[in-house]
Amino acid sequence: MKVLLIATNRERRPSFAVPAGVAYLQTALIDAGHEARILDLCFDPDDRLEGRVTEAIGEYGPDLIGVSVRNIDNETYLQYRGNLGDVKIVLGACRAASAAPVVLGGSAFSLMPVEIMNVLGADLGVIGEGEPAMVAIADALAEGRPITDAPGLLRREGTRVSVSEPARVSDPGSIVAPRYFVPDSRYFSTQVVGPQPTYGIQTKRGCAFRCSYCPVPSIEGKRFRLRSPAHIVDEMRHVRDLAGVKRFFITDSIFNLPRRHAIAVCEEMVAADLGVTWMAYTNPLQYDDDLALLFKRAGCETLNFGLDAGCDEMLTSLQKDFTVADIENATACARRAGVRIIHSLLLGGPGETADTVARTLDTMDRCAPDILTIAFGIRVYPKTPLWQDIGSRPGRPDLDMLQAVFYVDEALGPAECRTILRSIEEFVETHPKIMVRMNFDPKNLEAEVSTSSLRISAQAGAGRKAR
Ligand code: B12
Ligand code: SF4
Repeated sequence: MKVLLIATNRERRPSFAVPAGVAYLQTALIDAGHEARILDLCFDPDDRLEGRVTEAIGEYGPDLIGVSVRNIDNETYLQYRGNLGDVKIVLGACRAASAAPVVLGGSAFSLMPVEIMNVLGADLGVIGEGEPAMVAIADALAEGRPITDAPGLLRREGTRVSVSEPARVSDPGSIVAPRYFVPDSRYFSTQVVGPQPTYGIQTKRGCAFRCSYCPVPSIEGKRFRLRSPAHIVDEMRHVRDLAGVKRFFITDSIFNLPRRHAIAVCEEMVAADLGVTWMAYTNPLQYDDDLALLFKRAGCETLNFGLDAGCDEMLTSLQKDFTVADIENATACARRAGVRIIHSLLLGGPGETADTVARTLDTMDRCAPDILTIAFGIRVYPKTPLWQDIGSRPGRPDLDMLQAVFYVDEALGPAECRTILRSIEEFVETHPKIMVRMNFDPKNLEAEVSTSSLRISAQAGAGRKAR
């Protein structure tokens, strides 16, 4: 079987993301005896999408097409941009140029598969990890069998879409390095992508935490499933040698937990002495100086603490499993080890007030991260605790999840917003050494945030142009 895998993501903020997902699928397909080629549309302008897909199909003549959907949108409350318009164009071009079955998949697809299939009129999709599913579909087509047994498969049956449990690789320890994908060299050009190009690599799949708004456990599974440290280092070596990659982004939900796995991976990196650096998302639990120093020795340049809040009340509200004391301890360990620290905040959740924001900023003052990112408004995703909570409220609006629904606590009216804004502005002025990045224009915050607890971003959805 000849399989064409199309990576549709063209988002470039806050940074570019090499389409690692399709690279894993390509390896799995080729290792199973099929042919597989990747078409990456990341650098194509709007008016070239259709043409590039048509040309690739004409040249390759695939028997099966996989379309990867990484981002439904940019998840940004006050500067919303939807991406499904791109996927619609790609699907249309596939259908016009080929009779091969077209299967949708990817992290964003797995979040709302039925809604996406319906809005795009798609016939086939796979939720979860694509390796076992795409191999099963390609095998079945090659042998003239029905594809119905493929794990994670969703099929259109008349007007409805049949659903399925997410596909999972049975043994993540067996996931080997993508060996055939040569990423576009522009991903690693500082002139094109900015000063810090990275290549995404996974050391595990899944997340055992249950933060109230987060869909990752439903995308990757609710347990940590670990890759072999030797395979991870092989992958880093391979990508370094193939594409000259010097900096990696560890894409795990949380890198430092389970702690013994993080230690095993870092010890393997230290022994391999690859001469590369990396950054990772991390959680403040179970930090000590030994761990932070091992990270540094293994090449850790930056740790991004996905804190969301810096006061215990909001940490509890968002179902984070750590406290302000854990944040302060982990930050101090990372600082002593000489690692750059990013603290990320997500403001506006249930119970947020000007007072909780002020206390969060006090914690940031004590921690003094190198970079502080502040997002406002929480994107509501299906099946998360936040979504369940909203669903159980009396008189809740009928939510169309493909519309970008953002949660902002209803108590945050204009006056409260003004106070929050003033405290953020004051923080920025009094902390010139901390680089503060906001995903909203502070000037518009007051005007944009209504007193309603749920905001539906204007003009979201499939029809919206990507940029
Ligand atoms: C790491 C990460 C980042 C890093 C990327 C760093 C890098 N150099 O790659 C950074 C911080 C830069 C980032 C930025 C953004 N991200 Co991000 N990111 C992630 C994260 C945690 C992991 C993605 C990843 O690389 N996974 C590893 C690869 C191997 O897995 P995969 O691509 O999912 O592929 C597997 C399956 O999906 C499937 N599959 C993939 N394609 C296909 C195709 C077919 C046909 C099939 C059958 C299967 C299939 O099989 C693959 C192998 O098992 C995900 C959450 C998650 N767990 O998915 C969010 C996530 C994808 N990001 C998200 C978003 C929104 C963004 C941003 C738009 C905004 C933001 N908040 O920063 C930007 C966009 C950047 C860009 N250029 O696209 C959202 C998307 C949801 C949405 N609204 O659409 C997610 C889901 C997070 C969330 N909220 O839960 N991100
Ligand atoms: S926010 Fe991070 S730790 Fe919490 S559930 Fe999501 S991925 Fe896991």
